Amino acid sequence: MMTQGYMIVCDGSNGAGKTTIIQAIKAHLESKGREIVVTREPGGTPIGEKIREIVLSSATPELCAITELMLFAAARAQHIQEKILPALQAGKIVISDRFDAATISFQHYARGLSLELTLQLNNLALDGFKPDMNIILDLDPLLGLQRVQARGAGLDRMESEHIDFLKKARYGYLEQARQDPERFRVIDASQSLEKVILEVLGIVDQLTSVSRTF
Ligand code: Z5A
Repeated sequence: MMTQGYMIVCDGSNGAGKTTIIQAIKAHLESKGREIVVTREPGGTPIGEKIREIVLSSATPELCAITELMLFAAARAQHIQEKILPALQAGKIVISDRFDAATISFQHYARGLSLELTLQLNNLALDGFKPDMNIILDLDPLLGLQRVQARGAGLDRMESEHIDFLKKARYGYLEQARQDPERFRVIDASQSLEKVILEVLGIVDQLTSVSRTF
């Protein structure tokens, strides 16, 4: 009998601390002897990373909304087939910086594409797959932008959108969490980093204490 892995998604507002928190989750689970694969969207595979360059480049603001949606979906399809499913089948825990909920938040709630179309593209990429847990780090996007700028990084094409766009995306995450409380957990990311990490590790421990086999 083989142990089945888990997939945890860390997602939420821009600059809310996903990258930092994912490293804390990784260290915590590795200390318990689990094998961890950290990945991200868009990206995660060589093809996905090329798509990331296109969708996040501030040099190409002309990217159409529908092209943007299809590129995120294309990167995700490759990500699942090439990286996520093989890792889960090998019993590993996959932690992804953003995943399908980001498409609903950014392309539907913020960009304004229809929910039906957004779900269609998501479903095409997911092909029946669903992550086990979505941890949403919730933060006022203005604060998030300040954090990103304080880190010394420039803003990418999405972060350079009007603040209303980022606020709508934030609302999109909260709505998805409200509609699917089983799979989503919302964490107040304006708290101290120590508090955020403590809360997130509590959720992760609950999830990974359930042993699963296939
Ligand atoms: N996107 C989309 O539209 N559709 C999709 O389907 C997908 C994505 C998958 C990807 O950007 C963009 O693509 C994203 C959505 C869109 N656009 N936006 N906005 P990303 O995920 O690569 O970039 P990001 O969202 O802007 O995140 P980031 O810059 O990587 O930030 P982060 O990972 O959330 O935060 P961090 O780097 O861990 O922390 C930022 C700084 O804050 C850092 O200096 C930390 O030390 C500090 N920090 C972290 N936590 C705290 C606390 N609690 N207190 C104080 N300071 C803190």
